Amino acid sequence: MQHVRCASILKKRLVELMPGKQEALTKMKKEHGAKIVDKVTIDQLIGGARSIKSMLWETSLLDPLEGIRFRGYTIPELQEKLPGYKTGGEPTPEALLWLLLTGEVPTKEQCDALTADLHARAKLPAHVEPMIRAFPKGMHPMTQLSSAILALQTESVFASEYAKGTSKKKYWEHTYEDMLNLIARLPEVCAIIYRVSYFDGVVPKYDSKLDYSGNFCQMLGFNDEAFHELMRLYIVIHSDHEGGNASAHTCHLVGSTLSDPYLSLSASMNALAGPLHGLANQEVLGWLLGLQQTLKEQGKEVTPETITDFAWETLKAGKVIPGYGHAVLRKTDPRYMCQRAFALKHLPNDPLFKLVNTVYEVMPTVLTEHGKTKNPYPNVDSHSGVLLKYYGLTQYDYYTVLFGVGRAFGVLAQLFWDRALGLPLERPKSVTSEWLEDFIKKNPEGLK
Ligand code: HAX
Repeated sequence: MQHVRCASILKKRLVELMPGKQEALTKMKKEHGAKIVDKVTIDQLIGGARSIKSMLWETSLLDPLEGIRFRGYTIPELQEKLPGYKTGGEPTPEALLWLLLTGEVPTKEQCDALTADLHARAKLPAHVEPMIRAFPKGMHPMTQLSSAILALQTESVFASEYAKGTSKKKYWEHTYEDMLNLIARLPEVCAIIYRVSYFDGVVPKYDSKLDYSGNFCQMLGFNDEAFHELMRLYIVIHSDHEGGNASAHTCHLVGSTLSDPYLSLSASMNALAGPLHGLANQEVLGWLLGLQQTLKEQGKEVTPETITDFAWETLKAGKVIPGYGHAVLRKTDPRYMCQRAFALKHLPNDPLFKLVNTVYEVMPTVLTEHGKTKNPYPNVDSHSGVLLKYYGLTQYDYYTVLFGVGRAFGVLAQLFWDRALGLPLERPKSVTSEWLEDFIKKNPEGLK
Protein backbone atom coordinates (compact mmCIF):
# COMPACT_ATOMS: atom_id res chain seq x y z
CA MET A 1 0.00 0.00 0.00
CA GLN A 2 2.93 2.27 0.76
CA HIS A 3 3.84 2.17 -2.93
CA VAL A 4 0.39 3.43 -3.96
CA ARG A 5 0.72 6.34 -1.54
CA CYS A 6 4.29 7.08 -2.74
CA ALA A 7 3.34 6.84 -6.39
CA SER A 8 0.57 9.32 -5.91
CA ILE A 9 2.79 12.13 -4.57
CA LEU A 10 4.79 12.69 -7.75
CA LYS A 11 1.85 11.93 -10.04
CA LYS A 12 -0.38 14.29 -8.08
CA ARG A 13 2.16 17.11 -8.46
CA LEU A 14 2.38 16.47 -12.20
CA VAL A 15 -1.41 16.52 -12.50
CA GLU A 16 -1.34 19.94 -10.82
CA LEU A 17 1.41 21.24 -13.09
CA MET A 18 0.20 19.93 -16.44
CA PRO A 19 -2.76 22.24 -17.20
CA GLY A 20 -0.65 25.38 -16.72
CA LYS A 21 2.10 24.09 -19.01
CA GLN A 22 -0.38 22.91 -21.64
CA GLU A 23 -2.21 26.25 -21.64
CA ALA A 24 1.04 28.25 -21.81
CA LEU A 25 2.22 26.29 -24.84
CA THR A 26 -1.11 26.60 -26.65
CA LYS A 27 -1.12 30.35 -25.97
CA MET A 28 2.48 30.71 -27.17
CA LYS A 29 1.70 28.89 -30.41
CA LYS A 30 -1.44 30.95 -30.97
CA GLU A 31 0.13 34.34 -30.26
CA HIS A 32 3.69 33.87 -31.50
CA GLY A 33 3.62 30.77 -33.70
CA ALA A 34 4.70 32.55 -36.89
CA LYS A 35 7.75 34.31 -35.40
CA ILE A 36 11.18 33.30 -36.72
CA VAL A 37 13.72 32.02 -34.15
CA ASP A 38 16.47 30.71 -36.44
CA LYS A 39 17.68 30.36 -40.00
CA VAL A 40 19.44 27.47 -41.74
CA THR A 41 22.59 27.63 -43.81
CA ILE A 42 23.61 25.10 -46.44
CA ASP A 43 26.56 24.13 -44.17
CA GLN A 44 24.10 23.23 -41.40
CA LEU A 45 21.83 21.37 -43.78
CA ILE A 46 24.70 19.19 -44.99
CA GLY A 47 26.56 19.17 -41.69
CA GLY A 48 24.30 17.26 -39.31
CA ALA A 49 21.88 20.11 -38.48
CA ARG A 50 24.34 21.56 -35.93
CA SER A 51 22.74 24.14 -33.62
CA ILE A 52 19.53 24.66 -35.65
CA LYS A 53 16.81 25.41 -33.11
CA SER A 54 14.06 23.01 -34.09
CA MET A 55 12.97 21.00 -31.06
CA LEU A 56 11.20 21.58 -27.77
CA TRP A 57 13.07 19.99 -24.82
CA GLU A 58 11.96 21.01 -21.36
CA THR A 59 14.23 19.15 -18.98
CA SER A 60 17.63 20.75 -19.69
CA LEU A 61 19.43 23.39 -21.75
CA LEU A 62 23.04 23.45 -22.96
CA ASP A 63 25.16 26.58 -23.26
CA PRO A 64 28.32 26.15 -25.37
CA LEU A 65 30.51 27.91 -22.80
CA GLU A 66 28.81 27.25 -19.49
CA GLY A 67 27.66 23.67 -20.15
CA ILE A 68 24.47 21.95 -19.07
CA ARG A 69 21.70 23.24 -16.80
CA PHE A 70 19.06 20.81 -15.58
CA ARG A 71 15.80 22.72 -15.19
CA GLY A 72 17.91 25.83 -14.76
CA TYR A 73 20.44 24.38 -12.31
CA THR A 74 24.15 23.83 -12.99
CA ILE A 75 25.84 20.65 -11.73
CA PRO A 76 27.37 22.39 -8.65
CA GLU A 77 23.91 23.79 -7.87
CA LEU A 78 22.40 20.29 -8.13
CA GLN A 79 25.10 19.04 -5.75
CA GLU A 80 24.19 21.78 -3.33
CA LYS A 81 20.39 21.71 -3.58
CA LEU A 82 19.22 18.18 -4.35
CA PRO A 83 18.86 15.77 -1.42
CA GLY A 84 21.51 13.07 -1.18
CA TYR A 85 21.21 9.56 0.22
CA LYS A 86 23.03 10.90 3.24
CA THR A 87 23.11 14.56 4.30
CA GLY A 88 25.74 16.40 2.29
CA GLY A 89 26.24 13.48 -0.11
CA GLU A 90 25.98 13.47 -3.90
CA PRO A 91 22.49 14.12 -5.30
CA THR A 92 20.44 10.98 -5.95
CA PRO A 93 18.95 10.03 -9.34
CA GLU A 94 15.54 9.91 -7.65
CA ALA A 95 15.92 13.58 -6.65
CA LEU A 96 17.02 14.45 -10.16
CA LEU A 97 14.06 12.61 -11.72
CA TRP A 98 11.69 14.61 -9.56
CA LEU A 99 13.42 17.82 -10.64
CA LEU A 100 13.43 16.90 -14.33
CA LEU A 101 9.73 16.03 -14.26
CA THR A 102 8.40 18.87 -12.11
CA GLY A 103 11.04 21.60 -12.39
CA GLU A 104 11.04 21.67 -8.59
CA VAL A 105 13.67 20.66 -6.02
CA PRO A 106 12.18 17.78 -4.01
CA THR A 107 12.32 17.26 -0.28
CA LYS A 108 14.11 14.23 1.16
CA GLU A 109 10.68 12.72 1.98
CA GLN A 110 9.55 13.10 -1.63
CA CYS A 111 12.77 11.42 -2.80
CA ASP A 112 12.33 8.56 -0.34
CA ALA A 113 8.77 8.07 -1.57
CA LEU A 114 9.99 7.89 -5.16
CA THR A 115 12.70 5.39 -4.16
CA ALA A 116 10.02 3.20 -2.54
CA ASP A 117 7.82 3.51 -5.63
CA LEU A 118 10.67 2.45 -7.94
CA HIS A 119 11.51 -0.53 -5.73
CA ALA A 120 7.86 -1.62 -5.82
CA ARG A 121 7.92 -1.61 -9.63
CA ALA A 122 11.26 -3.39 -10.11
CA LYS A 123 10.21 -7.00 -10.68
CA LEU A 124 11.19 -8.26 -14.13
CA PRO A 125 8.78 -10.26 -16.28
CA ALA A 126 9.81 -13.93 -16.24
CA HIS A 127 11.12 -14.14 -19.81
CA VAL A 128 13.78 -11.40 -19.61
CA GLU A 129 16.45 -12.99 -17.41
CA PRO A 130 16.57 -16.32 -19.34
CA MET A 131 16.81 -14.33 -22.57
CA ILE A 132 19.85 -12.36 -21.33
CA ARG A 133 21.46 -15.55 -20.05
CA ALA A 134 20.98 -17.16 -23.47
CA PHE A 135 22.81 -14.39 -25.36
CA PRO A 136 26.03 -15.56 -26.99
CA LYS A 137 29.20 -14.95 -24.99
CA GLY A 138 30.87 -11.79 -26.20
CA MET A 139 27.70 -9.98 -27.33
CA HIS A 140 28.37 -6.31 -26.58
CA PRO A 141 26.70 -5.22 -23.33
CA MET A 142 24.94 -2.36 -25.16
CA THR A 143 23.41 -4.84 -27.63
CA GLN A 144 22.25 -6.86 -24.64
CA LEU A 145 20.80 -3.78 -22.94
CA SER A 146 18.93 -2.60 -26.01
CA SER A 147 17.53 -6.11 -26.63
CA ALA A 148 16.53 -6.53 -22.97
CA ILE A 149 14.64 -3.21 -23.01
CA LEU A 150 12.78 -4.42 -26.10
CA ALA A 151 11.97 -7.69 -24.34
CA LEU A 152 10.57 -5.72 -21.36
CA GLN A 153 8.15 -4.07 -23.79
CA THR A 154 5.63 -6.90 -23.28
CA GLU A 155 4.78 -4.97 -20.09
CA SER A 156 4.13 -1.62 -21.78
CA VAL A 157 1.06 0.03 -20.29
CA PHE A 158 1.07 2.57 -23.14
CA ALA A 159 1.06 -0.14 -25.83
CA SER A 160 -1.70 -2.15 -24.21
CA GLU A 161 -3.90 0.87 -23.43
CA TYR A 162 -3.37 2.21 -26.95
CA ALA A 163 -4.47 -1.15 -28.37
CA LYS A 164 -7.64 -0.90 -26.27
CA GLY A 165 -8.37 2.52 -27.78
CA THR A 166 -7.33 4.90 -25.00
CA SER A 167 -7.98 8.63 -25.38
CA LYS A 168 -5.17 11.04 -26.34
CA LYS A 169 -5.83 12.80 -23.04
CA LYS A 170 -4.57 9.72 -21.20
CA TYR A 171 -1.30 9.25 -23.11
CA TRP A 172 0.69 11.05 -20.43
CA GLU A 173 -0.56 8.69 -17.74
CA HIS A 174 0.39 5.51 -19.58
CA THR A 175 3.77 7.05 -20.41
CA TYR A 176 4.24 7.91 -16.73
CA GLU A 177 3.63 4.29 -15.74
CA ASP A 178 6.01 2.95 -18.40
CA MET A 179 8.67 5.52 -17.51
CA LEU A 180 8.76 4.54 -13.82
CA ASN A 181 8.47 0.80 -14.47
CA LEU A 182 11.26 0.93 -17.02
CA ILE A 183 13.62 3.00 -14.87
CA ALA A 184 12.85 0.69 -11.93
CA ARG A 185 13.75 -2.43 -13.91
CA LEU A 186 17.03 -1.23 -15.43
CA PRO A 187 19.26 -2.01 -12.41
CA GLU A 188 18.40 -5.70 -12.36
CA VAL A 189 18.63 -5.99 -16.16
CA CYS A 190 22.04 -4.30 -16.14
CA ALA A 191 23.26 -6.33 -13.16
CA ILE A 192 22.34 -9.58 -14.93
CA ILE A 193 24.18 -8.41 -18.07
CA TYR A 194 27.26 -7.57 -15.97
CA ARG A 195 27.32 -10.68 -13.80
CA VAL A 196 26.69 -13.03 -16.73
CA SER A 197 29.12 -11.33 -19.13
CA TYR A 198 32.11 -11.20 -16.79
CA PHE A 199 31.48 -13.52 -13.83
CA ASP A 200 29.69 -16.72 -12.89
CA GLY A 201 26.24 -15.27 -13.55
CA VAL A 202 25.27 -15.15 -9.86
CA VAL A 203 23.52 -11.82 -9.19
CA PRO A 204 23.34 -10.51 -5.60
CA LYS A 205 19.75 -10.23 -4.35
CA TYR A 206 17.73 -7.07 -4.88
CA ASP A 207 17.90 -4.94 -1.71
CA SER A 208 15.02 -2.49 -1.40
CA LYS A 209 16.39 -1.13 1.88
CA LEU A 210 18.96 0.78 -0.18
CA ASP A 211 18.33 3.68 -2.54
CA TYR A 212 18.21 3.22 -6.34
CA SER A 213 21.98 3.60 -6.88
CA GLY A 214 23.00 1.73 -3.74
CA ASN A 215 20.91 -1.28 -4.71
CA PHE A 216 22.16 -1.12 -8.30
CA CYS A 217 25.80 -1.11 -7.16
CA GLN A 218 25.34 -3.99 -4.73
CA MET A 219 23.59 -6.03 -7.45
CA LEU A 220 26.60 -5.39 -9.68
CA GLY A 221 28.71 -6.71 -6.78
CA PHE A 222 30.02 -3.44 -5.29
CA ASN A 223 29.42 -2.70 -1.62
CA ASP A 224 31.80 0.22 -1.11
CA GLU A 225 29.74 3.27 -0.07
CA ALA A 226 32.16 5.57 -1.94
CA PHE A 227 31.33 3.70 -5.15
CA HIS A 228 27.61 4.12 -4.39
CA GLU A 229 28.21 7.86 -4.09
CA LEU A 230 30.05 7.83 -7.42
CA MET A 231 27.12 6.00 -9.03
CA ARG A 232 24.65 8.60 -7.71
CA LEU A 233 26.70 11.39 -9.24
CA TYR A 234 27.38 9.37 -12.40
CA ILE A 235 23.69 8.69 -13.11
CA VAL A 236 22.76 12.32 -12.38
CA ILE A 237 25.35 13.91 -14.68
CA HIS A 238 24.75 11.46 -17.54
CA SER A 239 20.97 11.85 -17.48
CA ASP A 240 20.30 14.74 -19.79
CA HIS A 241 22.14 17.04 -22.20
CA GLU A 242 19.27 18.87 -23.90
CA GLY A 243 17.44 17.34 -26.86
CA GLY A 244 19.68 17.45 -29.92
CA ASN A 245 22.26 14.82 -28.95
CA ALA A 246 21.76 11.51 -30.72
CA SER A 247 20.39 9.42 -27.82
CA ALA A 248 17.98 12.12 -26.63
CA HIS A 249 16.85 13.03 -30.12
CA THR A 250 16.33 9.37 -31.04
CA CYS A 251 14.08 8.75 -28.03
CA HIS A 252 12.09 11.88 -28.86
CA LEU A 253 11.85 11.01 -32.58
CA VAL A 254 10.82 7.39 -32.09
CA GLY A 255 8.44 8.40 -29.30
CA SER A 256 6.87 10.98 -31.61
CA THR A 257 5.38 8.14 -33.67
CA LEU A 258 3.60 7.00 -30.45
CA SER A 259 5.97 4.07 -30.15
CA ASP A 260 5.84 3.30 -26.45
CA PRO A 261 8.66 4.26 -24.01
CA TYR A 262 10.30 0.80 -24.26
CA LEU A 263 10.64 1.00 -28.04
CA SER A 264 11.80 4.62 -27.75
CA LEU A 265 14.41 3.97 -25.06
CA SER A 266 15.80 0.92 -26.82
CA ALA A 267 16.31 3.05 -29.96
CA SER A 268 17.93 5.74 -27.83
CA MET A 269 20.39 3.17 -26.45
CA ASN A 270 21.35 2.15 -30.00
CA ALA A 271 22.32 5.77 -30.70
CA LEU A 272 24.23 5.96 -27.42
CA ALA A 273 26.18 2.83 -28.41
CA GLY A 274 28.01 4.70 -31.20
CA PRO A 275 31.71 5.60 -30.67
CA LEU A 276 31.13 9.28 -31.42
CA HIS A 277 28.55 9.32 -28.61
CA GLY A 278 28.29 7.16 -25.46
CA LEU A 279 30.74 4.46 -26.50
CA ALA A 280 33.46 7.12 -26.18
CA ASN A 281 33.81 6.33 -22.44
CA GLN A 282 34.86 2.77 -23.35
CA GLU A 283 37.16 4.11 -26.09
CA VAL A 284 38.84 6.56 -23.70
CA LEU A 285 39.92 3.87 -21.29
CA GLY A 286 41.10 1.73 -24.20
CA TRP A 287 43.14 4.68 -25.46
CA LEU A 288 44.70 5.38 -22.04
CA LEU A 289 45.61 1.74 -21.45
CA GLY A 290 46.98 1.53 -25.02
CA LEU A 291 49.12 4.57 -24.30
CA GLN A 292 50.50 3.03 -21.10
CA GLN A 293 51.15 -0.31 -22.79
CA THR A 294 52.86 1.18 -25.86
CA LEU A 295 55.14 3.37 -23.78
CA LYS A 296 56.02 0.43 -21.52
CA GLU A 297 56.92 -1.70 -24.55
CA GLN A 298 59.08 1.13 -25.89
CA GLY A 299 60.77 1.51 -22.48
CA LYS A 300 59.57 5.12 -22.22
CA GLU A 301 58.21 7.12 -19.28
CA VAL A 302 54.73 8.63 -19.39
CA THR A 303 55.49 12.33 -19.77
CA PRO A 304 53.74 15.27 -21.45
CA GLU A 305 56.12 14.77 -24.41
CA THR A 306 55.48 11.03 -24.85
CA ILE A 307 51.71 11.57 -24.48
CA THR A 308 51.88 14.26 -27.14
CA ASP A 309 53.73 11.88 -29.50
CA PHE A 310 51.16 9.12 -28.88
CA ALA A 311 48.29 11.55 -29.52
CA TRP A 312 49.85 12.57 -32.83
CA GLU A 313 50.18 8.91 -33.82
CA THR A 314 46.44 8.49 -33.17
CA LEU A 315 45.59 11.57 -35.23
CA LYS A 316 47.96 10.66 -38.07
CA ALA A 317 46.33 7.21 -38.23
CA GLY A 318 43.09 9.04 -39.12
CA LYS A 319 41.44 8.41 -35.76
CA VAL A 320 39.86 10.76 -33.24
CA ILE A 321 41.10 11.31 -29.70
CA PRO A 322 38.21 9.82 -27.70
CA GLY A 323 36.83 11.98 -24.90
CA TYR A 324 37.79 15.25 -26.57
CA GLY A 325 35.65 17.58 -28.65
CA HIS A 326 31.92 18.22 -28.66
CA ALA A 327 29.23 19.16 -31.16
CA VAL A 328 27.98 22.03 -28.96
CA LEU A 329 30.39 22.69 -26.06
CA ARG A 330 33.32 25.04 -26.63
CA LYS A 331 34.92 24.77 -23.16
CA THR A 332 35.83 21.94 -20.80
CA ASP A 333 32.64 20.00 -20.02
CA PRO A 334 31.41 20.71 -16.46
CA ARG A 335 30.55 17.00 -16.29
CA TYR A 336 34.30 16.37 -16.71
CA MET A 337 35.09 18.96 -14.04
CA CYS A 338 32.77 17.47 -11.43
CA GLN A 339 34.23 14.00 -11.99
CA ARG A 340 37.68 15.54 -11.63
CA ALA A 341 36.60 17.12 -8.34
CA PHE A 342 35.32 13.70 -7.19
CA ALA A 343 38.68 12.14 -8.11
CA LEU A 344 40.63 14.87 -6.30
CA LYS A 345 38.57 14.14 -3.19
CA HIS A 346 38.55 10.33 -3.29
CA LEU A 347 41.52 9.14 -5.38
CA PRO A 348 44.06 11.97 -5.72
CA ASN A 349 47.01 9.59 -5.96
CA ASP A 350 45.58 7.09 -8.41
CA PRO A 351 48.13 6.67 -11.24
CA LEU A 352 45.44 6.56 -13.95
CA PHE A 353 43.86 9.76 -12.60
CA LYS A 354 47.28 11.40 -12.74
CA LEU A 355 47.61 10.23 -16.35
CA VAL A 356 44.20 11.71 -17.22
CA ASN A 357 45.34 14.98 -15.69
CA THR A 358 48.52 15.03 -17.74
CA VAL A 359 46.54 14.22 -20.90
CA TYR A 360 44.28 17.18 -19.99
CA GLU A 361 47.38 19.41 -19.75
CA VAL A 362 48.65 18.54 -23.23
CA MET A 363 45.65 17.53 -25.37
CA PRO A 364 44.05 20.95 -25.96
CA THR A 365 47.37 22.17 -27.41
CA VAL A 366 47.75 19.09 -29.64
CA LEU A 367 44.19 19.34 -30.94
CA THR A 368 44.49 23.10 -31.48
CA GLU A 369 47.67 22.52 -33.49
CA HIS A 370 45.91 19.70 -35.39
CA GLY A 371 43.49 22.46 -36.35
CA LYS A 372 40.33 20.51 -37.06
CA THR A 373 38.15 20.22 -33.96
CA LYS A 374 36.13 23.27 -32.95
CA ASN A 375 36.50 22.23 -29.29
CA PRO A 376 39.89 20.89 -28.13
CA TYR A 377 38.67 20.31 -24.54
CA PRO A 378 37.59 17.13 -22.75
CA ASN A 379 33.97 15.97 -22.60
CA VAL A 380 32.11 13.82 -20.04
CA ASP A 381 33.53 10.56 -21.38
CA SER A 382 37.12 11.58 -20.80
CA HIS A 383 36.92 10.99 -17.08
CA SER A 384 34.28 8.45 -16.15
CA GLY A 385 36.23 5.27 -16.90
CA VAL A 386 39.08 6.22 -14.59
CA LEU A 387 36.71 6.54 -11.64
CA LEU A 388 34.92 3.27 -12.40
CA LYS A 389 38.21 1.42 -12.83
CA TYR A 390 39.53 2.74 -9.52
CA TYR A 391 36.64 1.10 -7.67
CA GLY A 392 37.18 -2.20 -9.47
CA LEU A 393 34.73 -1.92 -12.37
CA THR A 394 37.44 -2.69 -14.90
CA GLN A 395 35.36 -4.14 -17.77
CA TYR A 396 35.36 -1.07 -19.96
CA ASP A 397 33.08 -2.38 -22.69
CA TYR A 398 30.38 -2.20 -19.97
CA TYR A 399 30.79 1.53 -19.30
CA THR A 400 28.25 2.71 -21.87
CA VAL A 401 25.58 0.59 -20.14
CA LEU A 402 26.02 2.76 -17.04
CA PHE A 403 25.75 5.86 -19.23
CA GLY A 404 22.54 4.31 -20.60
CA VAL A 405 21.01 3.92 -17.12
CA GLY A 406 21.68 7.62 -16.51
CA ARG A 407 20.41 8.69 -19.93
CA ALA A 408 17.12 6.82 -19.37
CA PHE A 409 16.22 9.28 -16.57
CA GLY A 410 16.52 12.32 -18.84
CA VAL A 411 15.02 11.05 -22.08
CA LEU A 412 12.07 9.33 -20.39
CA ALA A 413 11.29 12.42 -18.27
CA GLN A 414 11.14 14.41 -21.50
CA LEU A 415 9.08 11.70 -23.22
CA PHE A 416 6.56 12.12 -20.40
CA TRP A 417 6.32 15.83 -21.27
CA ASP A 418 6.17 15.06 -25.01
CA ARG A 419 2.95 13.14 -24.29
CA ALA A 420 1.65 15.58 -21.66
CA LEU A 421 2.07 18.50 -24.06
CA GLY A 422 0.73 16.53 -27.02
CA LEU A 423 3.84 17.15 -29.12
CA PRO A 424 3.35 15.94 -32.69
CA LEU A 425 5.08 13.48 -34.99
CA GLU A 426 8.56 14.77 -35.83
CA ARG A 427 9.10 15.18 -39.54
CA PRO A 428 11.78 17.65 -40.73
CA LYS A 429 12.15 18.37 -44.46
CA SER A 430 15.02 16.83 -46.42
CA VAL A 431 16.20 17.91 -49.86
CA THR A 432 18.40 16.33 -52.56
CA SER A 433 21.72 17.76 -53.73
CA GLU A 434 20.01 18.53 -57.08
CA TRP A 435 17.41 20.53 -55.15
CA LEU A 436 20.23 22.44 -53.46
CA GLU A 437 22.00 23.14 -56.78
CA ASP A 438 18.77 24.42 -58.22
CA PHE A 439 18.15 26.54 -55.11
CA ILE A 440 21.63 28.12 -55.41
CA LYS A 441 21.04 28.89 -59.11
CA LYS A 442 17.75 30.60 -58.32
CA ASN A 443 18.99 32.30 -55.12
CA PRO A 444 22.71 33.10 -55.62
CA GLU A 445 22.72 35.19 -52.42
CA GLY A 446 20.62 32.69 -50.44
CA LEU A 447 17.39 33.71 -48.71
CA LYS A 448 17.46 36.94 -46.74
N1 HAX B 1 40.02 14.11 -32.24
C1 HAX B 1 40.35 14.29 -33.54
N2 HAX B 1 39.59 14.99 -34.40
C2 HAX B 1 38.48 15.54 -33.92
C3 HAX B 1 38.09 15.42 -32.58
C4 HAX B 1 38.91 14.66 -31.73
N3 HAX B 1 38.59 14.44 -30.47
N4 HAX B 1 36.93 16.09 -32.41
C5 HAX B 1 36.59 16.59 -33.61
N5 HAX B 1 37.52 16.27 -34.53
C6 HAX B 1 37.50 16.53 -35.96
C7 HAX B 1 36.23 15.93 -36.55
O1 HAX B 1 36.37 14.53 -36.78
C8 HAX B 1 36.07 16.76 -37.80
O2 HAX B 1 36.98 16.25 -38.76
P1 HAX B 1 36.59 16.20 -40.32
O3 HAX B 1 36.41 17.62 -40.73
O4 HAX B 1 37.75 15.50 -40.94
O5 HAX B 1 35.30 15.42 -40.41
C9 HAX B 1 36.55 18.12 -37.35
O6 HAX B 1 37.37 17.91 -36.19
C10 HAX B 1 35.43 19.08 -36.98
O7 HAX B 1 34.63 18.48 -36.00
P2 HAX B 1 33.83 19.38 -34.94
O8 HAX B 1 32.90 20.25 -35.70
O9 HAX B 1 34.75 20.01 -33.96
O10 HAX B 1 33.04 18.27 -34.12
P3 HAX B 1 31.68 17.53 -34.51
O11 HAX B 1 30.56 18.35 -34.00
O12 HAX B 1 31.65 17.15 -35.94
O13 HAX B 1 31.82 16.18 -33.67
C11 HAX B 1 32.35 14.85 -31.79
C12 HAX B 1 31.73 16.15 -32.27
C13 HAX B 1 32.07 14.69 -30.33
C14 HAX B 1 31.71 13.69 -32.55
C15 HAX B 1 33.88 14.90 -32.05
O14 HAX B 1 34.45 15.93 -31.30
C16 HAX B 1 34.58 13.58 -31.75
O15 HAX B 1 34.61 12.71 -32.62
N6 HAX B 1 35.15 13.43 -30.51
C17 HAX B 1 35.76 12.18 -30.12
C18 HAX B 1 34.70 11.15 -29.71
C19 HAX B 1 34.03 11.54 -28.43
O16 HAX B 1 34.66 11.87 -27.43
N7 HAX B 1 32.70 11.47 -28.41
C20 HAX B 1 31.89 11.78 -27.21
C21 HAX B 1 31.28 13.17 -27.26
C22 HAX B 1 30.43 13.47 -26.04
C23 HAX B 1 29.24 12.59 -26.03
O17 HAX B 1 28.34 12.67 -26.84
N8 HAX B 1 29.21 11.68 -25.14
O18 HAX B 1 28.28 10.72 -25.17
